Parts: sequence; C-alpha cells; structure tokens
Amino acid sequence: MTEQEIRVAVVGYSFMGKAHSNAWRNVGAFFPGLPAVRQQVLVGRDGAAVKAAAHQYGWAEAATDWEAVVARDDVDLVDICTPGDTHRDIALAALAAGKHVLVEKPLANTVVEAEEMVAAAASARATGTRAAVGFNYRRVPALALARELIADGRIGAVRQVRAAYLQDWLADAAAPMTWRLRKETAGSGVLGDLGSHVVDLVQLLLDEPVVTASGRLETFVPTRPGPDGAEQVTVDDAAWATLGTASGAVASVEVSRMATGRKNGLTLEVYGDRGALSFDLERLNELQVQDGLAGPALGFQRVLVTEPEHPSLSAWWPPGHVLGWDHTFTIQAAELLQAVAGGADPTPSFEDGLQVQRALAAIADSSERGGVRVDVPTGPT
Ligand code: SOE
Repeated sequence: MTEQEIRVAVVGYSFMGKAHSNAWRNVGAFFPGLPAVRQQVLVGRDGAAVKAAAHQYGWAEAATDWEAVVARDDVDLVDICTPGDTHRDIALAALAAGKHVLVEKPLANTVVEAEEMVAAAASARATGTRAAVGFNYRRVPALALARELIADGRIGAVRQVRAAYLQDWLADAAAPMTWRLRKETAGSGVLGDLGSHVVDLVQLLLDEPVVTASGRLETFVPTRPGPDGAEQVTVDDAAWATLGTASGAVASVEVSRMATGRKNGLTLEVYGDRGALSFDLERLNELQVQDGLAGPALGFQRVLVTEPEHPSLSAWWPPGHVLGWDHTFTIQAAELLQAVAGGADPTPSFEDGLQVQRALAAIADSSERGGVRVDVPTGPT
C-alpha cells in the first residue's frame, strides 16, 4: 500500500452498511487530496448475503468473522454499521488492533458501554488512532451553515429549539418484530435511533451540552409478530423530551416511528433573541433564515444552500445542483479521512457520542420517574 491509501472494512451490509459503502466508493471522486480508499472487505453474518452485497457495493472481498477482519494487517479503518449491542466489542477490538474506527450512531446501547469506548478511544488517540461517531445529519450543508450562523451571532442568543424526527414504518401494528424493537439488541427504541440524531444536532447547533432532561416514552404496540409468534416489544415507539442546555436554552423534542404519513421527517427550529432558523430534511438544500442583522421586518428568507462557499458544497456541483441524503455519508467519510491524514481528532468524537448517550439515558430515567427533571452529567467520565 502507499502512504496515501486507507484500506477500509465495513461491518454490516444492510441499510447503513449500504449507505456507508456508497460513501467509501464515491468519496475519492469528489474530495481529491485525501488518502485513497480501498474497499477492502465487507463483513456480515450471512456468508451468501454478504458476498452478494460486497459484489454489489464494490468491495474486494466479503467475510463473516469480524474478529479476524479487525486483526488483519491489510485493514486500516473499521466502520461499524451493526446493531448497537455489538458496537462496543467491535470498536474496542479494532482500536486495540490499531485501526481507526467509525461507529454508526448511536455510539452504544448504554452509558457504561459508551464510557468504555471513550476510554479506549482516548488510549488509541495517543498512538494516532482516530475514532468518530456517524451522526450523518451534521453533514447536511444547510445544518452546517445553521451552526455557522448561530456561532456568528446572526440569531443572537438562542432561547428555544423545536425539534421533531418522525417516521411511520411502525405505525401498522402488524409490522413484524425486528432487532430495533428488542432492548437487548437496540438498547432503546426510537429514543436511541432518531432521538440520538436530534440530541446531537441540538448540542452541535448550540455548541453546548444538554444538562437537564425530562422525558416521556410510550410503547403504543406492546407485541409484534415475531419468528415464533407474538413477541414482546421491549423498547419505546415514541418519545418526548424537554431539554435544558448549559446556557439556559430550552429544546422541545419529539421522536416517533409511529407518526402515520411521516417517512423521514426531521425538522428543526432555532429561535434566538434577534433571529431564527428553520430546517426541514424534506427540503434539505434549504435553510429558512430570520437574519438578526437584517432586521425582523423581513421575516424568514429562504437560503438555497448550494453555493460553493457553503459548507462542503465546493466539492460537489455548480450552484443550484442539489444534494441528497446519501451525500451526507460521503461528506462524513471525507471529514474522517481528512482527520486521519492530518493527524487531527475527527468529530463527532466518542466523547460527543457519550454526551448524547447521557442525555438519552436521562430522558429514559425521567420517563420512568413520571417525567421529573433530571440532571445530565457532563465532562470526563
Ligand atoms: C431508521 O429509523 C433509520 O434508518 C435510522 O436508523 C437512521 O439513523 C436515519 O437516518 C434513518 O432512519
């Protein structure tokens, strides 16, 4: 291998494995100057299925034993796209073997696992090994622009956030059981799956941690058809939370996989004392801006976020040639490669992932205690 080559292994080949594979395949075509990616090996439990997926997604090889793969000398980076119950073990093994690691969100199923992963990443950092979490919505250019505008004071001091992430693929009570509905595999339900994205975005946009949470979790459909008959659902179908940040801003959050008619509806509104921002994933190339410097009389203005000076856009197409959901994963891969090549710490870090995990745990804890407001720990473990 040349110095400028990173040999990648992805573990997991279904939805997220496919999204990440597409990113590794395309990143070099759009982000020149980064280390070249070699799609070395795709890993999954079902030998025939992973072989077919590897062929389809452009991987040189397929394998079924992740432990053997993370120990291989011809693998430099391990990208973990498996259910949450395996994140800790694969990440720890990969970091111990000196591999850079990307873990699809949420970082782990529990705070304790996330803390172990933070400790492992901290030791690995000392030898130049990098670790990051895959919160891909950070890479939506309009949301990256929102962060810049907030940091530049364009909406003043943030007071309120309204955030919702709504899907409907579980609205039908006859929809079958999946690993995402079992606590032992997924850790939690929609709270970890979609709530983790929202908490990460709140912390990213406001550039501060969530420090208090009150929550309510609901499981509307308690059993689902499983392989052996009706099976108990052990996680939440929908969740609500009120979050307080370090500066005193308050965020109201609603997440559901039971919101009939909503396919992948992520909306965020941020209100400051001088202006405001509004985002809708179904129109992901746009940001609605009430610019505090322009004066309130103008109201919200639509900014088409496709100009070369907008975040990540210079890598893509001419202005007005819009991006989609899959681009966020390619930008994520590019930023990780850049950190690896530059010897810098990538973001979001495992510490960022832990802080999300702590907020999620506080929401669940609050729900169990009737919705009382609970403190979210911050800082080192
Ligand atoms: C399923 O709800 C899911 O695939 C999430 O796991 C992803 O993180 C989200 O981007 C799309 O929906």
